Amino acid sequence: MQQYIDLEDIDNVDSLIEKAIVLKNNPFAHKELGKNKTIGMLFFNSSLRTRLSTQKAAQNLGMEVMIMNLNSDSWGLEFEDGTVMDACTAEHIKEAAAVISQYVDIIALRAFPTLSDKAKDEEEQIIKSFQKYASVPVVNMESATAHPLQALTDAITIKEHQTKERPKVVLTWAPHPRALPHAVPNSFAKMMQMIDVDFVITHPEGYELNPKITGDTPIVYNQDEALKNADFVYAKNWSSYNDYGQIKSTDKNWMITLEKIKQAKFMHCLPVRRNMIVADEVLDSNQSLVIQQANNRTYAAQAVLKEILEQRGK
Ligand code: AN0
Ligand code: CP
Repeated sequence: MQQYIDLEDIDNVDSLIEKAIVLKNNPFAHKELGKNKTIGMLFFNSSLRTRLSTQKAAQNLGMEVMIMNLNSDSWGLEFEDGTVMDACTAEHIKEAAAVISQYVDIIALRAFPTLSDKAKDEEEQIIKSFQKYASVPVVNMESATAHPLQALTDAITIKEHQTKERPKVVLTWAPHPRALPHAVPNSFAKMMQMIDVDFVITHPEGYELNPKITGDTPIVYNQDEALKNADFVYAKNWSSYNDYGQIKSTDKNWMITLEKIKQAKFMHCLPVRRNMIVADEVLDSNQSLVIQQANNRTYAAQAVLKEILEQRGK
């Protein structure tokens, strides 16, 4: 693997899932691989899981870790080409990415969307600029439109907990008071299309995701109908895609309860707002997989970093 910008960077998803599960059983087996190698983890946005699990993954591989919150700790970065930098930005990405590349062997980056400028968000300017001007591999820790480390984690978790050869997996929209990105549902949908599951998406009308991503996946507007016979229910809020970044509904009837999911396992990427997205009774039951999912973030990241280090070592 040369980089991990999106799920297309995975050669063979089933094999990567297996490799992550092998690492989970023996996390320190490759301590030499990352010796004298450094990952630079750069954040434009908050994080709990991504930050700690990716750090742990790198350390499990023997790597050194440097972390920087770019918005608060560094210079304001300029991404436009040819601008006269007479306003707020103090440093151009051309210098910044080239400089950081001399200090680290892998750059991992988190940069959320604006949710106001669809074209700009879909351009993925921040991660693409790092990719262009850095001389080391770039790993996506959630960009404007994708969260591929989360999606790999979710696939690992389903693999570990499935009791049928082809389980039914439902991605359901759920209410939230603030406008949230499409990155998690986008990557989850793409991943479910890559593995052997019966996958359905449900959301209120007006919450259609990018049709280029949902493709042939059935979209059922009636949540009860969609949830019938589900084995895994994955809840997530996202803002409108068509009416970009807007909140069209906060309908409490879409909140996930035990009555709705019956015997299904519950999944969410976290952080989750209790009794908005999902009722306490679900999160506090043994049907919830959210803690196990968060644990798998380490092994998803470790599998990815290992592939990149091995490729670089060739
Ligand atoms: C972010 C999102 O929805 O993309 C991060 C999730 C991993 N969530 C929030 O901002 C609450
Ligand atoms: N799931 C996830 O990416 O969590 P954080 O935003 O806390 O990193």
